[in-house]
Amino acid sequence: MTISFQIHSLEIPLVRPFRTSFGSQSVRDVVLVEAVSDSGVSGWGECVTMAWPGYSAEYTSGAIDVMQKFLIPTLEPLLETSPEPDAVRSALSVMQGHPMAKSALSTALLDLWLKERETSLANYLGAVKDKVDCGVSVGIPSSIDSLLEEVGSYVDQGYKRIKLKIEPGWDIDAVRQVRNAWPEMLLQVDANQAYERTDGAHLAQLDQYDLLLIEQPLPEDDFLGHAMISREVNTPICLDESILSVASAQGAIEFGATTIINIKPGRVGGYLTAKEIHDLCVGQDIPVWCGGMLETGIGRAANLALAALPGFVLPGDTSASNRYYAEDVTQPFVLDNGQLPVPSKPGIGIEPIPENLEAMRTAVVKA
Ligand code: SMG
Ligand code: MG
Repeated sequence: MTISFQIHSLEIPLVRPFRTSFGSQSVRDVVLVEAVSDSGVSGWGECVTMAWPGYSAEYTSGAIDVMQKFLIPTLEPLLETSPEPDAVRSALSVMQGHPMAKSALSTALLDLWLKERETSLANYLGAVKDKVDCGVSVGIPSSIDSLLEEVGSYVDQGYKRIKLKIEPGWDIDAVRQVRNAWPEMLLQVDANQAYERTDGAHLAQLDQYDLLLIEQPLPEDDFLGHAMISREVNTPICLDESILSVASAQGAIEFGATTIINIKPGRVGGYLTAKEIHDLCVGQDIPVWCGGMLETGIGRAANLALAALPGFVLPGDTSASNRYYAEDVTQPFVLDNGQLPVPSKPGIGIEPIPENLEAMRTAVVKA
């Protein structure tokens, strides 16, 4: 076998705790997958699982387990030479679920494959921009005062769109206060599945605040519930957790469960499927935007390439590195006029800084 994998586990403190409707975190458990070729070239991918299955069913130690026990052995016959991206995806498709683990492995192999071809991920995917507009996601804080302080600091930094995390008890008033303070700001909310089918009338109170969208109010499997909420609320409903494949995107659109889609490569098994969902949405006039999973520079770099495709017409959760990390494992991405640059070097266009990787690493396994 000419390609082998190293799975690096890192712990990086967050600049401030990030609370959503499903829990709070103050440290990011990061998994970086490195695909190492015989010739000493490495490709990198980030596994965006959380430490616990709060956002979705996947979680970090489970992702490492499934990679080691099932996904890497499944790929083994392909690793004599750098495999074609499509061959990687179809080999992994014999195993159910685990899109984040699959995405990490396939992105590491894709990075390597693109480096051999001296092509950037952005070019490969069909990017049309060299900078992308950035939004920022604001966790649920302890008070309205700290919410306004945090939003104010992002507005001052130049972010082009603010997303507020909401949950029952932290929604209408928080949005009202932010909207009053910044009447013109592009503003949206994300519930991470915290509401129920009967909450349509309650969520309709948000209509008066001119939001871009309400993200994922109901559980991930509830297309009918989202269609019901869409009929009661004028603000567009945008699905995140529910969109796991091209088929689920198509179904959600046809069903009236969503009119805008958040695309996260980790959630859909990698960048090939992310691009296909993008293409589907362009064909159906469904705006898309790039989600975020508190990525380090590795995942962020690849997301910026995706966010440069033509259908990404809304600012993404592609914030600067310092939104989450005082120090990143790569060179940091720095906001410039509300935008980040799309990496142009071969592959994802960035690598860990060896000293940072070592300092942040809690474990590394060869697989
Ligand atoms: O990377 O800026 C980021 C995170 C953006 O809010 C964000 N992500 O549901 O969209 C989402 C959440 C998922 C992660 S929350 C722990
Ligand atoms: Mg979301």
